[in-house]
Amino acid sequence: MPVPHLPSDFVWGVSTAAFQIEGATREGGRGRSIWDTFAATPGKIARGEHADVSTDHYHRYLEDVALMSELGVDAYRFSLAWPRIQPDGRGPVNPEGIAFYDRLLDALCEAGIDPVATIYHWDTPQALEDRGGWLSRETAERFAEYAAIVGERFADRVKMWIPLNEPMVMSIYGYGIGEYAPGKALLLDAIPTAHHQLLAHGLAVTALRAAGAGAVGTANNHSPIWGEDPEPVSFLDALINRLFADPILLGSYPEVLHDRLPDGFADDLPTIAAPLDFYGVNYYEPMAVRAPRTPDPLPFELIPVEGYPMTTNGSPVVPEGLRELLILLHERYPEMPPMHITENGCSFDGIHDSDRIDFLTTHLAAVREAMGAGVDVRGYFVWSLLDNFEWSKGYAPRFGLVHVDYDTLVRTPKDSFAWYRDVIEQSR
Ligand code: GCO
Repeated sequence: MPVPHLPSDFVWGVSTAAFQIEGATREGGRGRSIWDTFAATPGKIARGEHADVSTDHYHRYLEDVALMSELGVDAYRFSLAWPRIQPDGRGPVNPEGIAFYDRLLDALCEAGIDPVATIYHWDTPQALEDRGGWLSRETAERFAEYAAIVGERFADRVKMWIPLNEPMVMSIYGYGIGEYAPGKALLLDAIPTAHHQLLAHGLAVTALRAAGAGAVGTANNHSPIWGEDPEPVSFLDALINRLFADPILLGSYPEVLHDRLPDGFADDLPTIAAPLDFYGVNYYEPMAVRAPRTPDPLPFELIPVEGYPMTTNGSPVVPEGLRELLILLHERYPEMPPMHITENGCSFDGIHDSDRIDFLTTHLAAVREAMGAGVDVRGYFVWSLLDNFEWSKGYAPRFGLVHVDYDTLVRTPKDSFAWYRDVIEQSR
């Protein structure tokens, strides 16, 4: 299938995250994060793997920038590690942390690649988690201070800002079911963490604007919710999608979740609903639900999405789900700013990764179809540049356009790297 024609000013990018690629977890003055703690806890990460070295991007970032240059990307989405900037999540700034990101930003600008900075991609400083983490409103206030620090230092080079990556995953996987750090299984009692992250987002937007930041947006993980039973579909759509989008784009929360939100949540909505310059959508797959077949504290039961090819990470390959999602968001939110696909990708093995090429081709076609239906999409960022630490699944799932040998740390571009390079070149 040929790649659809996209506008000549379409933004082509790749995405990564600090904890997943940097390594050097005990270097450069970095403090401990909840993911260091989680990875050191037996049984939490597949095969007992951890991210202390990972791809060693902290030392090899120039090589990785050179790879991005070879790709010809317009932009690079990465995340700043809060524990590198403020080791305890509050108070003094770590100059070595600032210096690392100064070096990375300078290298990107030198290469003509626009930096897209995610301020937080789940690596909460452990010292803040010890004070309640996202269950505590105080963390939103500390986050605003952190955002002001990085805004003041990096706004001269960062082109696009994303305060938090996928607060839904932090709330649901980190505090709701415990599959991710910090490993709490509070189920629906985790919903206050959504509000505190959204408040952190709103406070960060204000801080970034005060620092003279360029474009400010967000990056939410969204999925179309499929199922026969309208009630569980509606509830999971509220929990996974609307809880994190409505406050930003409508200035309200889904009614069905109001009783789970902290007292006085409505007072924070004007801050949370600060207008954005773009809305980032991270898409991987649809979700399917039905009513629980046995007594369950949750009013829904996840069921497999069947009948599609599967990635090595156990995700169904459903490009039409991306088209459906983009049209749904466009129609649900009249004030939706221009969108970017801030993450889309798949895990497949091997250097000759035709499955990945097929995945990316069909998902780009879905984006093009949504654009033809009136959706304003401005860019697409492949997850990910490099194979990396895939959270609780460790290093087995390989999402990279570039293969990483975790013994030698040698980078090897895959067939999909050359394909993406050609797509970018031909789109000019
Ligand atoms: C996410 C995260 C990434 C993941 C990627 C593959 O969307 O979950 O942003 O950190 O590694 O999505 O699962």
